[in-house]
Amino acid sequence: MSAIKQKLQEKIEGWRPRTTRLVKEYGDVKLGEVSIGQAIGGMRGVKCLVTDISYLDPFEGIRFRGYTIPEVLEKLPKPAGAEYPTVESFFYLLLTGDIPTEKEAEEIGEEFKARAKVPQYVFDVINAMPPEAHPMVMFSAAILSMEKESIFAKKYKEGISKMDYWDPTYEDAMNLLAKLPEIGAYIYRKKFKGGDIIAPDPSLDFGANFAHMMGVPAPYDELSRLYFILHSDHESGNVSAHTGHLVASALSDVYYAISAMIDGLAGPLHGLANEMVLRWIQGVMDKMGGKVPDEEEMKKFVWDTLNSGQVIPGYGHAVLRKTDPRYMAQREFSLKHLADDPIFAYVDILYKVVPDILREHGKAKNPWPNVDAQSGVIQWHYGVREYDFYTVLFGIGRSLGVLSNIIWDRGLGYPIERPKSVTTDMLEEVAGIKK
Ligand code: HAX
Repeated sequence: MSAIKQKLQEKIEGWRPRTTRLVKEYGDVKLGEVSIGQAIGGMRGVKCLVTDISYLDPFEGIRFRGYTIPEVLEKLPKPAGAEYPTVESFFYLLLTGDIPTEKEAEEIGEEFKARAKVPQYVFDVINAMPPEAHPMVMFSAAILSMEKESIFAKKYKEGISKMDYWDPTYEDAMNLLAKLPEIGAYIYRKKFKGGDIIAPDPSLDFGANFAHMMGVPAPYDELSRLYFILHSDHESGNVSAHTGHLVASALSDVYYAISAMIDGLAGPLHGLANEMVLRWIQGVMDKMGGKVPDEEEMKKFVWDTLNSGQVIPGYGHAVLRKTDPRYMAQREFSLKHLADDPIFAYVDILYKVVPDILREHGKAKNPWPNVDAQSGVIQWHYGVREYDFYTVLFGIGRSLGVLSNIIWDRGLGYPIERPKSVTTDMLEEVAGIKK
């Protein structure tokens, strides 16, 4: 057994008694109540999911395994001379809760390399898609096509003990993760670069190899590492994380779960928002003839969008009530690497004018920017201008968190998800509405 798997086994076995005790001895202790507003309103704020991989405080933002984004970026091992840590070391943290040594992070890198070869039929599936297919459709189908590789599905049919479910799930997760950068880059080069595919370079780390296969020079390798880390997880209630958890709770293997997760991420209110931000900014650029608007001009564009009944993409959040620290981390990157880019000037002006407008508009509970307000613009700067593709990047990152969660779900024996629904009649009765 590899050192990481050994460690994971110890951690899972050490953790299990805590979960078992909570269910057995404290299962009736109430976590809260559910209102009619919450039942109709997308279960906002209902505490009914458990994860130890990340926690989202509305005012502080995300912590991964207890560490804030600046702490993660500072503490994790980095490639020689690099600004941002490796994805490998970050995945080790998500899986185990521990900051890895350089050697431990390298072992994850070796595991990925040994599992990275993408079967030819995956490329055939992508090639068979109509050219207009959205990159997220290609990505989801490519992942699903590999389901036959699932070790969990095979072991389950053979009759594996529930206690051991996490083990083949770990194997599937590692096998899948190792292939995602090449699949993502393949989709990009196939769809947007005339099929001029760049072979992987196994000497590079996860993020740098992705940048290499995308055909984008440094510092895109730094950006890729940052991007995948920032987009990895945002506790369990968001659509992509929740979908992954829900599908896996039926003991569907990770190929089914991650393909479904990608489908949820593809919605414009979720991961597609980074594409929508760019579309919105491009629309303003066209109207301005490329000139950067001043604050007054920008305010008018924002109000026009709101008055036509649309949302301002990249702003607002279901849980956060302050500027997303993932936005701030990308803003810092931008200030360092692309402060003079006119498109960054757009983002900067939006940051100055949108929160006040959303407050005045009076609907959004959170007027501040989220992760998507900034991410597409950085991609644009480095020449990745096909914004249809941006959510695939998000999907590679999000897989790190969702797969860590699914491994732990299996380790702790979480059951199939099955909340209860009620009818509108029942709600009216509870509300005391006379008919
Ligand atoms: N612009 C205009 N109106 C907004 C708004 C925005 N950016 N954000 C919220 N509102 C509106 C909502 O549409 C809602 O209006 P109605 O009452 O008419 O339905 C009202 O304000 C209350 O919404 P809320 O409670 O503040 O927000 P929700 O939890 O319902 O939704 C969203 C959260 C992120 C979906 C929402 O803020 C939104 O649509 N933002 C724009 C799209 C976006 O940036 N999505 C990415 C979010 C981050 C993410 O998940 N990335 O993957």
